[in-house]
Parts: sequence; structure tokens; C-alpha cells
Amino acid sequence: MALERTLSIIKPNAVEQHHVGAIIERFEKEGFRIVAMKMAHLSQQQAEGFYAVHKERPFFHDLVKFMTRSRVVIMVLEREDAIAKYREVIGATDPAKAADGTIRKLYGRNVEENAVHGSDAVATAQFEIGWFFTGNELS
Ligand code: 3AN
Repeated sequence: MALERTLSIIKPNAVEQHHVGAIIERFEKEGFRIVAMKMAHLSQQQAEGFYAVHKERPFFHDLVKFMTRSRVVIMVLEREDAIAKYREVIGATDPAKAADGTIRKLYGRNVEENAVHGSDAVATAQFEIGWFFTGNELS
């Protein structure tokens, strides 16, 4: 196992429903260290660039609209094996298919409004962290 960092976003639906505190508490209890954190209302350009890998997908336009609807909390989280462990804690993309007790099962509304984002690989995490944080904010 290696010490890794992953990019976490608490999405608009979870912020609107006042689940920020519960979600952050869960990550800390699962052994993640918060390396950096900010709240932001994403611009269209920020959301489109972040999700550029999905730009040909049919849900891209709606996803960008949702992610720019209201404020999000963006965090860099660190622990051993962070990427796989984080995805275990959040559960499957579709909350209806996510395991009991996972964050998406607890706080997700549907496959789009699924409460949280998490990086899916080390290279993706590097891109995503760099998209939102400068080197200074991570030191
Ligand atoms: P994950 O976030 O689990 O890595 P991805 O990368 O396949 O899932 O999808 C990125 C985001 O796009 C999801 N978090 C979700 O908000 C949205 N999304 C994925 N699949 C769909 C879909 N079939 N319909 C609507 N939105 C979707």
C-alpha cells in the first residue's frame, strides 16, 4: 500500500441538504487526512474542464448544469491506498446500487446527484487536484 491523495467533491445536492459535516466526519473516521479544502460555486468553464473526459457522454450537459447549480466543497484527502479506500466508502456511482452505509447510499438522490465525487486512479487524482489547487495550497 502507498500513501496516496484523492480529490473529493461534496456535490451541490449534499451541500444543499446540509450533509457537509456528516460527510467530512465520515472521511476523517475512515482515516483520511484533510490536506486542503475550499468551498466554491463552480463556473461553467471549471465544471466543463473538470469533466472534460465525459464531454461526449449524453449526460455531460446536465452534469455540468448540476455541478454549477450551487456551492460545492472541494478537498484533497490523504491516507494509505486513498483512491481505492475512498471509492469503497462512497459506494457505486448509482446510489440505488451502492452498498448499505456508503455515502452515496446515504446521501445520493440518483446517478447524477450522487452526493460526492472521487478520483478513479492516481493519474486522474493528479489532474483533478491540480485543477482546483495550487502547489502552495498543498504544501
Ligand atoms: P464516478 O463518479 O463514480 O467515478 P463516472 O466518472 O462514471 O462515475 O461519472 C462522473 C459523474 O457523472 C458521476 N459522479 C455522475 O454524477 C455523473 N453520471 C455518471 N453516469 C451518469 C448517468 N448515466 N446519468 C447521469 N449522470 C451520470
